[in-house]
Amino acid sequence: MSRTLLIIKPDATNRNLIGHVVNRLERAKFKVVEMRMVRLTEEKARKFYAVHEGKPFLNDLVKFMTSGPVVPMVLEKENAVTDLRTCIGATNPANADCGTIRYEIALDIEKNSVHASDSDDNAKIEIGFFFE
Ligand code: 3AN
Repeated sequence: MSRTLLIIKPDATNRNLIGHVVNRLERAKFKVVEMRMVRLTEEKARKFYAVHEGKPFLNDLVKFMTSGPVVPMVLEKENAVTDLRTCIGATNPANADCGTIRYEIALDIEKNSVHASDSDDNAKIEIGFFFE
């Protein structure tokens, strides 16, 4: 078993899709082992996306991620990181495979409804960012 972090982003919490996303994840055999609802401060959002420092979309991304509540959760499954990336689909929903969460509910490349860790190392770091 391994663990990864998923965040339901403000575009999805605003559209009342928290339950929908959790249901999709549970049906895909992920176990929710931690979950909370938080409002990110600008400082925390910048720290979370530090890897994107200097990118042209960072300011808008931080504005979006602090625009409403987000729901980070720790998910457990075999091959959790890669399976979750498969489940959520490509960053840009226009390129997301049919049947993925982003294909179904994401609005655009910024308001793409969910975040998922992209490696086991980042999963550890990102889980530590929201949970002890
Ligand atoms: P992913 O979330 O699929 O791992 P990353 O880590 O490359 O994608 O990007 C983090 C977030 O930054 C994305 N979820 C998206 O909201 C935003 N983002 C990435 N690339 C762009 C872009 N070209 N324009 C606007 N927003 C972007």
